[in-house]
Order: sequence, then structure tokens, then C-alpha cells
Amino acid sequence: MIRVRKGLVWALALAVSPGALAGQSLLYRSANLGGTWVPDAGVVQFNFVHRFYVDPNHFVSNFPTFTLAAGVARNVAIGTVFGTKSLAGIGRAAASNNETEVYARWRVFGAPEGSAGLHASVTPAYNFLAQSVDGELGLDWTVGHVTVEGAARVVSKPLGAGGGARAALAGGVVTRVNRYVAVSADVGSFLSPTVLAAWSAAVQIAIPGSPHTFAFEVSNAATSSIQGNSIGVNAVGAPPSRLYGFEFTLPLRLKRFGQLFHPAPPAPVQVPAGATVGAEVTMRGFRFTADTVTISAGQAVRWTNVDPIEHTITFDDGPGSALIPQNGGYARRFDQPGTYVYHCTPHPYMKGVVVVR
Ligand SMILES: [Cu+2]
Repeated sequence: MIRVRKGLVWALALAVSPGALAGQSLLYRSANLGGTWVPDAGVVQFNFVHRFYVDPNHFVSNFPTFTLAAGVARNVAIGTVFGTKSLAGIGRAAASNNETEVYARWRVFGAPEGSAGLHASVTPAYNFLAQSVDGELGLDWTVGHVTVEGAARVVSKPLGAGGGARAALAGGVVTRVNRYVAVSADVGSFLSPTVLAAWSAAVQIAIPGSPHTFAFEVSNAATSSIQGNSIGVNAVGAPPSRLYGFEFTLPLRLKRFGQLFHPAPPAPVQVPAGATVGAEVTMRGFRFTADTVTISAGQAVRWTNVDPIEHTITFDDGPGSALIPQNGGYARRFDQPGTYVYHCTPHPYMKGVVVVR
């Protein structure tokens, strides 16, 4: 019982903690490997891969894949992959171009993403377009700036490759150049009889100050399912041999959406000791109202955010507030006469001025 309670407290703490959001980082996996990562419980991960091919007539073919995954327990996630231009649709007679895979992933070994050492996960999956039971055993090993990845896959009814059950192997490497930038490459292929391997090369970027990562990719894989990551798009004779594109990762903490329906109660803003409030400014509709206020030296200005979006009060010539949530506020005392120009860091077009006489 005590163990259960401890687990619950831990899960709640994760869900409400304002600290780092454990989103999947592309800095620890290459473009065509799922990796061993699972979202934290209470976190939904949305990844968007968009690849395209421009033919000699400047006709653009798009190859998007959406991945939606949710952490359901510690080290366990469920997810779905939806690609709208499956191999089956471009080269083989098939009922649809749309490929849907559902999967579960259990990280059986290793600490969370980014930790040093060995990690292992198993990913059973079902591919609806192929009506195929698929699975992947993923391994990765992180030492310093480098992560080496490997995967063994089983596919009962391969798309594009035809025939019966096949096994596939994949391997890749990610090298982090610094905290924010990595480069990666991988290759994945069905075993005999040989069909064209899938490959990728990418530059990955962690967007500073956010839980998002972004990758520029070049690959010949049409979708990001277990099957799509195992066979090249031109294996079926279609012309594109190389697709260019990007991936964007977006972790969403479900708890945050509660604020849509239950806004946080107003939090009183501490006015600096000894100061009276000379002006009130409201952040509303991505504007400061009023955008220019005039006070006397020694007075304070108090800002209140009524938008359901976080804003900041950031002075052009110095620091300012942290992110201010809805119904939150900030106050600052001004002792020196002058003109103080400020803006909102996430929305730099939001500008305001404090004139101190
Ligand atoms: Cu803002």
C-alpha cells in the first residue's frame, strides 16, 4: 500500500512539476529509428515528420508521418503512427495510401533518455494497411557525445517487399556536436531476399528554452512505421530515390490542458517594499494595455496577465520577469527617472514603455 502511494505521489509530482518537460529529444535517436524512449506518464508526445520529393516537372509529392504516443505507466507507452503515403500506395496495388500502425513500447532496461549506458525496449505493433503483426527490439548505448543504436524487427506481412514474414535489422549513430546540435545517420533493411534498404542522414536541433526538437532530414523512407523504416521508397520502382524533409517533436503535458477549463486562481503579486503602485498594466490579447505608463520615481508598476498564454516583462536593457501564467503578475519598483522599454520574450511584437519622472 505504501509503495502504491509513493508511486502515485511520484506520478502526481511529475504531472504538476513546472520543471523540465521530458519530451523526446531528437538528439538521442536518428531519423529512421524509433529509439528506446517512452514518454513520462501523463505526457503525450506528438511528432511530425514531413518529407517530400520534387519531380522533374516541379510536382511536389509529400510523405508526412504523424506519431502520437502517450506514457501510460513508468517505462510503458502506447502510440500510433499514421503515414499518408505508404510504399504500398505508391508502387503496389493497395486499397489505400494511408498506413496506420499502433504500438506499445516497454523500456525493459536502462534509465531515461539521455542517460549514459545501455537502454533496451520492445515494441510490439500492428500495421493495419498490411494487416501485419510487427515488432521491434531496440537497443541504444550512450557514451559521452555519442549514441549508437540498433534494432531487430519482425514483420509478418511486409508492404512493398511482398512474400511472407521477414526480419529486418537497423543500425544508426548520433553524435552531439554541442548541447543543441547533433548529426545522425542510420540504415535499416530486410534480410534475404534482399530489397532496397532504408537510410537517413539528419541534423538535429534542440530549440533552446523549449521542450521541442527539430531535424532536417534526407532519407529514402516513405513512412516512419516499423515497416516504412525498413525499406527504401524506390524499392518499388517509383522514381524518388531521396526525400528531403524535417521532423518536429512536441511533448504535451495533459495537466496543462486542465487550465483551459479551470484557469489558475489569481495569485497576489508582491509589490516591492515601500513602493506604491503608480500604474497597472494588463496583458490581454497579446498586447500591453496601456502600452505606455508614466509614474513617479520610487513607485512601482504592476502587470497582470489575463491571457491563457504565458508572457514575460523583459526590459530591453536588462532582465525582467520569468514566464507569467494566466492570472499571474509581476511588479517592479523604479527609483531612477528615465524611459524603460520592455517587451515579451515569446512574443517580441508585444512592446511597452514605462516613463519614470
Ligand atoms: Cu507574450
